Amino acid sequence: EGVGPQEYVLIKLKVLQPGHGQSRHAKMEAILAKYDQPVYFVPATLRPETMYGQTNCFVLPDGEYGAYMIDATNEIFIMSARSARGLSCQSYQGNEYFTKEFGKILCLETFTGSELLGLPLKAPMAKYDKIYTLPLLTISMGKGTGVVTSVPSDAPDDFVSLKALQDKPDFRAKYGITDDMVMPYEVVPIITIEGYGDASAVFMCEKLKITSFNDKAKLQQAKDETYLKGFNMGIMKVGSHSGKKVSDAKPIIKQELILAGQACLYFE
Ligand code: A2H
Repeated sequence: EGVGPQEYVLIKLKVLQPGHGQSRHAKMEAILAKYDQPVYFVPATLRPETMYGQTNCFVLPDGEYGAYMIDATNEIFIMSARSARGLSCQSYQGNEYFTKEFGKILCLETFTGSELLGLPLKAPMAKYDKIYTLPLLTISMGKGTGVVTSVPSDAPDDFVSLKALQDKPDFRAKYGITDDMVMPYEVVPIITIEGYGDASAVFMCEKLKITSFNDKAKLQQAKDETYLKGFNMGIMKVGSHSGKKVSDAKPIIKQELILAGQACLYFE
């Protein structure tokens, strides 16, 4: 944290046709039927090089989200109203704004996070063809887009939440998450850190015996250590930049995602 705005990379996770016939998805199904534009969840990340390890995408069940028309690119983004306002005032790849009219917000629909749970998505670079939106109770709606993509190999929060959903049927049931949305999703090793193995978040959570979000101090220690070591000492072990240092691969992968139309920058 320093002077000036924080740069985030928004990753575009495409909404696929929901197959479970759930009434909570009625609004999303209507949006998909009505518009030709692709609909994306747009989690904000500081670690674009970890996108190979995505296993799911998180929303806050009580959070408020909207579907926003991004007319500069003809896409629909699912995000918080706050971040939609921010984007509408930001330039898209140097010239136009995300919404052609500066500051104009085009909200097509609003949702609670609960109405967005259990949706199938296609995430760029992920090993799994289809991943699901799941609940994460520690999301802050005042940061990024209110959507977080999950990389349990390298982010302790993501690992703790995914593991809790896999281990606790009651937790799944409370949020209408079925077994097929969590059970097939094993941690994907993507970055090797000397002394931490190839899934540093799992290593630290096991070493410190972290079992839930109640272990706040230990979770903070795990986060501090994995983030610092991952960036400074991590070596990519997957993808076209396998073998490179994380600090070297990160800017390259970020640029590749942006050029492929799979990501964009967001400042706040
Ligand atoms: B990061 P900072 Cl692998 N609420 O992405 C809570 N957490 C949020 C959020 C929100 N509204 N918006 C983004 N985030 C998460 C990947 C990742 C991230 C890895 C390792 C570390 C890491 C996969 N999740 O973050 O407070 C997102 O998780 C280290 C802090 O703005 C985002 O990057 O600095 C990061 O927190 C942004 O946190």
